[in-house]
Amino acid sequence: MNNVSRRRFLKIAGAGAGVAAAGSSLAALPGLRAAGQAAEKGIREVPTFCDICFWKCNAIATVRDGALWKVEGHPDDPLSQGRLCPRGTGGVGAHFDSDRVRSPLLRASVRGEEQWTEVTWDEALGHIAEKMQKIKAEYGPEAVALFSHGVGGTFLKHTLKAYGSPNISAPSFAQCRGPRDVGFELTFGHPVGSPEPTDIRNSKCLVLIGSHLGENMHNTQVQEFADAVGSGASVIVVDPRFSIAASKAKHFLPIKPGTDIALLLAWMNVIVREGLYDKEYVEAYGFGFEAFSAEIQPFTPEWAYPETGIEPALIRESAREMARHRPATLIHPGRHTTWHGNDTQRSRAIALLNALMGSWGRKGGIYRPGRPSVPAYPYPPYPKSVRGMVDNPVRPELEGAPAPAGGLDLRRRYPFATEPLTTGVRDATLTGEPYPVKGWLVYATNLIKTLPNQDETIEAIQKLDLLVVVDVIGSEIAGWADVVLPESTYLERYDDLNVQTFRDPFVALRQPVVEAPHDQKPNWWIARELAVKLGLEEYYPWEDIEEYLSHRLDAAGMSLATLKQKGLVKAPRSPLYFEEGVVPEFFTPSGKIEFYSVQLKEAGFDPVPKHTPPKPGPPGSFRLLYGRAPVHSFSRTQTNPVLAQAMGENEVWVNADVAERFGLRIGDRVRLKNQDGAVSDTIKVRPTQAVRPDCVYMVHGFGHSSKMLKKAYRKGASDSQLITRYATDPLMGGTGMNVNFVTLEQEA
Ligand SMILES: Nc1nc2c(c(=O)[nH]1)N[C@H]1C(S)=C(S)[C@@H](COP(=O)(O)OP(=O)(O)OC[C@H]3O[C@@H](n4cnc5c(=O)[nH]c(N)nc54)[C@H](O)[C@@H]3O)O[C@H]1N2
Ligand SMILES: Nc1nc2c(c(=O)[nH]1)N[C@H]1C(S)=C(S)[C@@H](COP(=O)(O)OP(=O)(O)OC[C@H]3O[C@@H](n4cnc5c(=O)[nH]c(N)nc54)[C@H](O)[C@@H]3O)O[C@H]1N2
Ligand code: SF4
Ligand SMILES: [Mo]
Repeated sequence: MNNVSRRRFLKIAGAGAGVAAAGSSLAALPGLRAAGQAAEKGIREVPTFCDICFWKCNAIATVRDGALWKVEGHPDDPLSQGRLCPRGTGGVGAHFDSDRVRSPLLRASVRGEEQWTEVTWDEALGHIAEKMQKIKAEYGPEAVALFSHGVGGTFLKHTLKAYGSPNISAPSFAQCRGPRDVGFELTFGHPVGSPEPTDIRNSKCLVLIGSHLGENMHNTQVQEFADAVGSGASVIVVDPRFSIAASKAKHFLPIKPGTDIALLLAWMNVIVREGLYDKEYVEAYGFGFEAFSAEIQPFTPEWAYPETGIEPALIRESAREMARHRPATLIHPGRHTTWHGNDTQRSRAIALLNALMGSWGRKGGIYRPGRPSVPAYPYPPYPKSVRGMVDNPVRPELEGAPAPAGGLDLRRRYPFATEPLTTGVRDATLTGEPYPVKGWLVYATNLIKTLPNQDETIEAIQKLDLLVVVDVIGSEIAGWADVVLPESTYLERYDDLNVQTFRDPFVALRQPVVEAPHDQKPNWWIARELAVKLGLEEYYPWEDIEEYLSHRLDAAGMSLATLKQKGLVKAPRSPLYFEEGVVPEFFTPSGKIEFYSVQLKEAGFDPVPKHTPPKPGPPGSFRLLYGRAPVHSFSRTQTNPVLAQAMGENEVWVNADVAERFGLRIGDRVRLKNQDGAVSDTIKVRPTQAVRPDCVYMVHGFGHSSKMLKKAYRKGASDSQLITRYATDPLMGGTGMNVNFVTLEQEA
């Protein structure tokens, strides 16, 4: 059996485009003021890139009379086209946030009490190093795990690998885009990746299944969506809620939550039955189409109607609409796809619908991004871990079975996981199997709010000998730490380079705009100092990060001086679409687009996606759905003074008829109680026809319970607190979180 991941690696390794040539031909930055003119006014402009979310838009920060003034889009930025989203613009607030942690903190009482002693960096890092050496001596280096999200984690990852642990994971896989990437890789031999290479700007028909663009503010997509709508593209939205995107739609399908696979099967049924698919494309590139057609044959719109609640006529009409515009019909792959535990199969169904439209590799569909080539820093080799990673172990009953020479390891608990599982590390910490985990380093991820079932996270924490949290504010996870290390914000530090795959690939620099206000330090410094204290200095041949960055940039034929001045350097484009006369490669076992997946069948899974009706909740309860607000990111921006002003708390959307039945009016406060008795803080009711009567909806991130977050403490309610149940995707370990139900408890 072929390994999808290994083949992909080969392809990426061969696809790097040289940046050197492009670097030297850069024109002067149109948006930057002439240096002399600006200096006279006490104004300084510094190019950098945004860190309020993972889109990493390039920005220009302005300092006026020594103080941070504003952050705007970088005019030369392919991602933002010079326009940041509201969160990026409000990023200045991160620097001024009064809830920032000001110096390293050592726990002074029992875990979770949030009582601290302020200590020096030397004391804090000395304490951590001593504990880490003790864990290593007793349990081996693999017993320390790192949870990390975003570019800032690079150097801590390096330190941990040098220490000898391979256990590094991020919530971006098992709590976010994992099922999607695996579903697409199983189908096309390539994951979708980030930023999504969705050619929205050229789409004539855009289908959004959940993906709530306009609330989900991933910049490029939102701008291109607006342009596509402006130029008359046809939009189809599937959502239990009338989202912002739905308000732009030609067809809105208010689906019963959790039944999207049924709709996708019915759409494909219509398209195949009526011969509306791209026959040439399917014939040339498809594998197993006959078997696929036979499998989906029973799933007519009439069959799907009672499952989904969508009228057969609307299913047919929207299917035909998609076919009319192909191949410029894009069925958006989504991003946060961990909904119901059958998410890889749903994503595979989305991939297959794109394949029927012939849109993968075609204009207006999903393009092929280019990647600049910048060599990694040549560090000494890391020690090899004997025990391997802890997160996705071989199933006990298959312990003796021979390991495959390469490729997929079907003996594993989640055989199709292509990245490490945060929740797998948590499981290992809880059970001590396959071996004990005794230390967590947590960088820029608020695990209490991010992982489903907070009790499990807290229980795992109680089994640790060491919990270190690197954060900018006193987040919930920081509240549980033994040591809190305060980081400088993205506007106050260098980070590793952003080597960005995109339509127009580029290399970008994050650099300090202003100084950190208190005793906060950048991640590279923290990681390096910790390594030195652990006796791993040989892994840091560079003294400071400018030396590191110069080394990497020189090796790529670029210079730090240029990047400091320009912020980014573009690399040449590679062909975006399949080219006439060139046979495209698909890194699947068959070398084709897999309409029927033999590798899934052999592993005991459905070779073609199947629908299973979602389990209903207790009588009288509503399914809890959640999403994004345009002015906030996850649980990280509620104390940002600029963004908090724009939105200070969340509301719960309740269907207007339901609200009337309960006698609830706009602005009334309720508590949400879930099926396991978890009760939320009070939250304002928003009665609206824009949500189905069988579910309620809220924005994620609010309802903070850490007392260190003075400005956000107990404002609004927390979806995370109510997500006590989750459905794990048997293919890859993603945690479906849309499986909780709540009732509305009125305040007396
Ligand atoms: N402003 C802002 N933008 C962000 C972020 C942020 O924090 N703030 N985070 C970024 C990140 S990392 C991610 S992953 C994305 C997440 O954004 P998306 O990938 O767009 O997230 P989804 O979970 O698909 O979207 C939630 C939508 O799905 C709908 N929904 C819920 N259940 C179902 C269902 O069963 N079927 C269907 N069809 N729809 C359903 C909800 O009503 C809601 O409208 O946003 C990104 N953009
Ligand atoms: N209930 C629920 N759970 C979810 C989701 C949901 O919508 N609802 N969404 C899922 C998705 S799609 C994703 S991608 C994940 C996101 O998961 P996370 O990345 O964990 O998201 P945040 O809640 O923003 O937590 C980030 C933490 O990093 C800190 N931080 C911010 N900037 C910096 C910095 O510069 N340096 C350091 N050291 N720390 C910093 C913040 O203060 C915050 O504590 O959550 C997933 N989990
Ligand atoms: S999308 Fe917004 S928050 Fe995210 S990087 Fe771009 S400007 Fe910053
Ligand atoms: Mo995400």
